[in-house]
Amino acid sequence: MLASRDTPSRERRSLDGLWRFAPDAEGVGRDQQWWEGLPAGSREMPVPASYNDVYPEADLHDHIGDVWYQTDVRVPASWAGARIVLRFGSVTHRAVVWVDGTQVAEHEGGYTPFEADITAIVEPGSEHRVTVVVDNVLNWQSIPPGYVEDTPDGPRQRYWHDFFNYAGIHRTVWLYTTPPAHISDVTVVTGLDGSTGTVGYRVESVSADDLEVRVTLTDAGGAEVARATGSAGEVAVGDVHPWRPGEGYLYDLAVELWGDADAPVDSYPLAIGIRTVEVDGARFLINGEPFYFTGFGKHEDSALRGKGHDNVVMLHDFALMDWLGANSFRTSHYPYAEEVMDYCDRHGVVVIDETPAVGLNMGLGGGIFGAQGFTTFSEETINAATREVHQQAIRELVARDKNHPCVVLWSIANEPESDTPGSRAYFEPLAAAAREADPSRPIGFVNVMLAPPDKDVVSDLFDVLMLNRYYGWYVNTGDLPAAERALEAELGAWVDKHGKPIIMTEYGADTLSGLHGITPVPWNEEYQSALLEMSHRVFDRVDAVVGEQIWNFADFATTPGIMRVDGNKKGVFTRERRPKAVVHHLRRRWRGAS
Ligand code: GCB
Repeated sequence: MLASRDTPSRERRSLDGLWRFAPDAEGVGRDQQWWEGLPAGSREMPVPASYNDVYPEADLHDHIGDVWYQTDVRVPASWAGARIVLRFGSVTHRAVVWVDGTQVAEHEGGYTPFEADITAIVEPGSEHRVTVVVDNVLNWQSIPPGYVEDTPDGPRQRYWHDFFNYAGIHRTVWLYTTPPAHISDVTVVTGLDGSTGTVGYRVESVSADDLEVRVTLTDAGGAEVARATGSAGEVAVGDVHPWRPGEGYLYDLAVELWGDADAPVDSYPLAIGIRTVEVDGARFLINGEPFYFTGFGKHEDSALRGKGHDNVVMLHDFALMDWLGANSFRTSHYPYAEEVMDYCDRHGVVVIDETPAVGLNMGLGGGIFGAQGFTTFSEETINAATREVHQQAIRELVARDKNHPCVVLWSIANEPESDTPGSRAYFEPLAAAAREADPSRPIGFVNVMLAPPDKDVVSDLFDVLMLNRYYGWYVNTGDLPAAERALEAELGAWVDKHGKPIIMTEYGADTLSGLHGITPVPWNEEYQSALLEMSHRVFDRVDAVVGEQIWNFADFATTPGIMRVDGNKKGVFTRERRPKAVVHHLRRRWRGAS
């Protein structure tokens, strides 16, 4: 799916700002047709943001079910004759959208964009009402899954992942135009052959049978380097400047539809990076060279905003990662905002791009992260219908991010059950679907500690091993010598069994900022440093380890639990982005700082 852009043939208007807002605790809004007008007493809510932490009431923080957002927008009179589209960057977890009294869109999944062609409904020059009902319920057929338990005190949302179930309109809402005959999708796959780059492209368009597709490639200095006509083809770029980790060199692919006039009917600019990605034995190659991932698993999480996209937080986080020398991160545990992906393209930050499939594991946590006593994969729990939703989540992620050079690997799930026949049956078609959606990139899933090499039955379906391991924390707690031996032994067993590259996608220790001790003891800052240093010694001894991404970049909000102190504290920064002592070790290791 294309992002909305301003071009000579397209215009856009952001609908971000304060919308009218009404929680629907009784679930009556759909029957009472609240799209005709929210009940008296409705409040305001910023877009984009999670709604949970904006007001002080616990009821809204822990709300389960529908909330309603509404705003008015005047469609510019100058848009007469254009195709008019309403686009949401993400609404968590599902939405129905009305323009005035007409339902125009319905979308399942909280982290990918969706849009509606509203040309037939709106009149340029007039004001229209846009209403969104946002449902945050997680059920057995949602990704991520969950269920609502009826308790004597009312419903309670249960789920198996370790971050707070923030909800709302989390990303920018755009109203934009295209010409009636327009470019609807572009797919680019790049290659390198010595000093020559190749750009394979495919353009899809609507109502454009009589129009010619022209593509022009220009370099970062604006000089034209190649051009072609036709809806699919390949162009060569001599003396190519590849996109590299740490250096996000971008070309501009101008895609145009031409008729008889002396200007294009539609034009769409796509920033592209020319690079290759490949797995070769136990090596992960970018542009044919071995790449070692350094960085973090992150979250879209900050005070007040929750998971609402915020450019200040984004830029600050990237500045801190750069300060540490981190070259990569994983979009744990869901696709991040499109602004994040664009930033990574521009700055050469390497991304492992993950679907929202987290918490598909009823064996995890022993009751800590939620209710237990379920079978993960069964007719009544995670079933064929869930898999359809998961497959759609994979397709939507690839559709949105396929052209981003920063994305080098798809992660189709985090820590699912992967040691049972049911898990193999569940994942085989999903791995195939991911490969079909994008044959050009490696795929993987993130393996949980409960499924070591002698138990795991799905890793052979994937190209890399991504391992989350908590030696020294959840096991061998406080005993780093034992942890060091156990971690090295397990990595050796993975190497013997699969011979694939291993990326350590999580390891770390909860650490209370400001808690110090002469001896490293769990929860103090010295222990976090000692545990990470121990892990790094082991990684350095195992050739197949091609990456280290610490859990987590920053402390983040979770559900309450006896293992959580005002959230998960495994960040190397606090939630306010103040550093813990371990950052100095990281700067030395990743940046060579003294
Ligand atoms: C994990 C999960 C992550 C948790 C982390 C922890 O394995 O993937 O979502 O937050 O462990 O801190 O327990």
